[in-house]
Amino acid sequence: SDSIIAASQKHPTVALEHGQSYKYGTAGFRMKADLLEGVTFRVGLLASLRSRALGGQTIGVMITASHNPAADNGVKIVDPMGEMLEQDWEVLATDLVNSTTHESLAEEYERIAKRFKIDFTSPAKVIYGRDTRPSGHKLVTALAAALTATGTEYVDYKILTTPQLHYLVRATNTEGTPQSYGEVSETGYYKKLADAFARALKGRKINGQLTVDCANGVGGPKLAEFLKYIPQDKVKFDVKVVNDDVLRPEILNLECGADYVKTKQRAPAVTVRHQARTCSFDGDADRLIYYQTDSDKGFIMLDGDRISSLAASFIGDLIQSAGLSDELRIGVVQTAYANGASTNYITSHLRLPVICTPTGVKHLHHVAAGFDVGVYFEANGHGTVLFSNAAVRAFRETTPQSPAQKDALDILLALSELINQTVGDALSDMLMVEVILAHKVWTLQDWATTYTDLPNRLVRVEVKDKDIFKTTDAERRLSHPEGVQELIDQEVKKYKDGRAFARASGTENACRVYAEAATRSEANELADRVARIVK
Ligand code: 16G
Ligand code: ZN
Repeated sequence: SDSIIAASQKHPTVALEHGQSYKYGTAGFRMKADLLEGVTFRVGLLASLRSRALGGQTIGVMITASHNPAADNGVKIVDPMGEMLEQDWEVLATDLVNSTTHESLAEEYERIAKRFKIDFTSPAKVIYGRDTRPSGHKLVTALAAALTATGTEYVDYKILTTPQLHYLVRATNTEGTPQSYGEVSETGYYKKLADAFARALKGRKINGQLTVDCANGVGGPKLAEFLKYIPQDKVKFDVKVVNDDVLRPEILNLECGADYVKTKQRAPAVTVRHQARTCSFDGDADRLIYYQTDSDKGFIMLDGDRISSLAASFIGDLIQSAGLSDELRIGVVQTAYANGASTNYITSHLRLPVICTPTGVKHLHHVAAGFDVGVYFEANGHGTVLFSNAAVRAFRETTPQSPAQKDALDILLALSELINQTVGDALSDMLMVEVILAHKVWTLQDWATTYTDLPNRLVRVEVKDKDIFKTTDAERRLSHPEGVQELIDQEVKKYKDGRAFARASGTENACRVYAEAATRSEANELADRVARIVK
């Protein structure tokens, strides 16, 4: 513990204003980068403990603030199979980071070690990566100091997308086993995706050029690198990469990227041509939104709900063609932000079950893992499709009775390798969408006609204390403050196809209100009325 105290003195935390404390939230610790050095040091201590508590399995640490402004940063822990940190440990992270002195930090560290019967002579291993934010340098220095002080073996993977780090954690922990997830390197990630992409296409042609807006983040250089691995003799993939300047940190996520497109409901100002099939990544390349601008039809946006229903419909059909519909359960997981029209399309038209969970990847992921094929996306474009072991075995071992059945089985197996099984991945999801559009011979317009979104509006409401807003029913209703939900219900009742909810943000100091209704003006009005109730 002397070594921890000594190292901690070099990377102290900053005392927050009266009454405030650090919290491991939906995205780990996320705030202004200059508050994060000591926090990251302490996250390093916890990652080491977590590794030892799990018998020396490798734990990941990712340093990123995703779609947030360049001056922010964040740090979060990745569990051995590439999932988000277990919830009980989020509390431990919060406790460690809020220790007030170096000595109490060391005591807290010892207390956790005792609770999990940790043997300090046993091995611990941590791997980490960061996005392109310049503040990342200082934070990884603090992280490495904690790993050194605790005798933890580590690998610094330098600059990565968030999903690449998740891939590497899983690949490291499964290396040399029958569950091997791929080669343990960034190259291994590209090779796996490029190979699965070619196989999933099965000779189908990709229609025209795809423009990719990389939010001036890590996705830019990584996409360019990936493209080198595509087998040119088998696949013609014409990609135009835009907003890929990572040398000017101040333009990261600035008026571009998936979050900008989704929340402003418009294309980035620069570089996007009319009628070009376009998609946007966010700053750490784990969110994806497709869109097109068109002189007569205006702006067409295909968000996470659309990607979800596209994937569910295509994979559902393949499972049918593969003769596996009686064997494999397929389901869709959404949050309260999913457009009501998408939920209706999936349940009534695709006839698939939909489960609603609270916001945040860990909630969706967990529920999706309960299906053989679990499709989960947040409307903001974060999501993936999970395949159970039984599903992958069936794709591999079913003996086809016809060429069509063989094709379906081959494509399903390729998709299970193409789609990132650990977390939402903009690059992997984009390749999945391109494969599906190629098979269906669809343009973005075709895709957009599957259903019509209900007009909707999201507003951010500044409140004195967001923590008084407590929700039930997967965040669709407020249980506290008492009486507020009844007032919201009274407003919602007045609108055709009306739906609205309010919840405390998990990443910002504010409440969010979402409303949808039959027309744009009614959706706006309903959102304003609910916002007034919450304020
Ligand atoms: C985080 C979540 C994202 C969620 C968002 C909601 C992860 C990896 N990210 O960015 O899924 O949509 O928070 O933010 O879980 P809010 O609570 O501020 O609305
Ligand atoms: Zn992100």
